[in-house]
Amino acid sequence: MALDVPERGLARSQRGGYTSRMSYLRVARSRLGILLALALVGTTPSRSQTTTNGYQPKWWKEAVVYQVYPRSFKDSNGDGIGDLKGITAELDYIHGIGVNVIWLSPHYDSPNADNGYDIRDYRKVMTEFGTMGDFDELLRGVKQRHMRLVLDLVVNHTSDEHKWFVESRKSKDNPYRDYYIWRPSKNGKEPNNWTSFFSGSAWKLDPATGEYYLHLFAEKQPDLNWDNPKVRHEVYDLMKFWLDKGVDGFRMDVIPFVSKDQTFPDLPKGAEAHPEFIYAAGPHLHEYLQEMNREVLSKYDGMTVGEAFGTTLDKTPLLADERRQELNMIFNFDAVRINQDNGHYRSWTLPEFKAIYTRQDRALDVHTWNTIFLSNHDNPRVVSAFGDDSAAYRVTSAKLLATMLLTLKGTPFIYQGDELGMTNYPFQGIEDFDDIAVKNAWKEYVVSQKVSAADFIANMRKTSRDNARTPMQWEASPNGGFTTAAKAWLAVNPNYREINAKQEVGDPNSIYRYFGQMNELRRKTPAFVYGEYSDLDPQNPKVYAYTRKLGEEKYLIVLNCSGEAVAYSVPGGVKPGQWVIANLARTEEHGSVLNLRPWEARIYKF
Ligand code: ISL
Ligand code: CA
Repeated sequence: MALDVPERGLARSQRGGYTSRMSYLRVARSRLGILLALALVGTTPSRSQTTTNGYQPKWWKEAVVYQVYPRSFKDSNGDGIGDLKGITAELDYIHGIGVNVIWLSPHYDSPNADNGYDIRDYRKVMTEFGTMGDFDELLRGVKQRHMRLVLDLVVNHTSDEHKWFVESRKSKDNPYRDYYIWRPSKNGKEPNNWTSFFSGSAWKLDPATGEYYLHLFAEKQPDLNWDNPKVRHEVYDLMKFWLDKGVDGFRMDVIPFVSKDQTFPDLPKGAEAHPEFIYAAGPHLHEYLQEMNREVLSKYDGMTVGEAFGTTLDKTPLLADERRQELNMIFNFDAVRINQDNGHYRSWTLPEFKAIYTRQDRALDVHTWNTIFLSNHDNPRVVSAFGDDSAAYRVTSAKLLATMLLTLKGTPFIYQGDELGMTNYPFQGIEDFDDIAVKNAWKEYVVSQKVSAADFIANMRKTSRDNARTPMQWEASPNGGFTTAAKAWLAVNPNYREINAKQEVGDPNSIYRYFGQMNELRRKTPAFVYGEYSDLDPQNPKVYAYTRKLGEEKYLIVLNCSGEAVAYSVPGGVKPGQWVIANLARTEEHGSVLNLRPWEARIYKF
């Protein structure tokens, strides 16, 4: 039975936006709902909901999320590694972007084979990042600023140094053996042909017992066995541990992979290049997520976003349709990965890109909410990948991307540094990289298969995850003010003298300040959240023009996604007084033709 759980965060939701006005009503309604339901046990309660354009309003639909990658955010103690105190010290900076949720990449105890995505202890803060006291202080600072904090839940796998795995590998009859996935060899080889995302087989032979364990990522990231109910309840307990501290939800790492077909058939022919579609199609996924929702999520007013690598659009409602009580929303990879196939750069066109959002809009109805993101810690910098990071157009194109991110339909996610227009890093050789994905790929392609080192580096310069992981550029001082150490854990981009927070916070025309303006506009414009989306000119190779319409309010967003001037005809034209915002100085144009400058973005209101 789907009962409304009273909003725990009433005080919080009273603060902002148009949800607040309805909070009292909703709480009153949900309490009444419970009473009614109790009175009418056995009958189906009819839920009268106030909807906006058919959508049930939720705080997380109206939110804008900012992702912090703690290792690279700010170092407070001079060891070259970002930490929690560093984040707390810069909460005003984050608040100034106009976001209201922070997603923190893993901050848990970890040996860092994959920068914290390999967890050794889910209830302990990574030593390099600080203490639980530092975490509590960060959480307090976030709440004081009326923001919310969402954690990264990495529970498809743990570190091989987690105590469960240390036990599990000891013997076949160890009580923790069944916490992971162990199989004997098959015909003297691995149990099947599954591959790891970080090169090679997904199986590793463990000498202690002569069996293989499964690791879809690094060898040091053994996959948990979710078919063991004890494992699932361990996960639910650790989720409650953090939710009870007051965090506001989770981003769930590769969550569709948790259920495995335990017969482990080989990857079908043709599926080898993209095993994620097989890994994401395990038999008990939805059963487990519904159980997680029942046991944990339904008891809190948190938000959940699943990193749904390997989930096709048609399967999205299975994870995120609100009536199914699984997740609130997922990350769909179609847009962010339009420029690469399995780590290999590929070119793309604007009509292909726009078609993705139209497809998403058509595939998801009012019950399934979407996310909008074009970057994160696993992808290149947004301005380098989707804009133009040359001196001429970096600022303008980064602002155009901000305009787009904050007006497409779905909860937007901004990755740290993108609000400054930080760019990809000029990698020269393999020694410049830290990422295990790159190092393993180097061994596979350059060392074993003799692919040219120059070609390999050229490709990684465009696609590598390390592009996004270089430290935040705070000011023009050495190491961009990220650390006082002689060396940061990963080199700071040499362009920190021009591109840094200090300069941008003080410059009213900066990308940072534009994000602030756009977020303010979004906060007061329900049409950008719940309004209908319509692409006006899908085949236009340079211009992305779309409308967002809610009731009588209609907005036109016109984006010149090219380095050339374009004369664009608007059906019906624009009139004086309809201009709302632009990323370049306002031009007094009206009539049916807009003379768009390179990378110009404008919004009009009808
Ligand atoms: O970027 C990738 C490989 O280079 C993707 O395949 C990525 O690994 C995939 O999107 C899953 O990502 C998540 O889980 C990984 C972790 O390395 C990523 O940082 C995380 O976002 C394993 O936990
Ligand atoms: Ca530090």
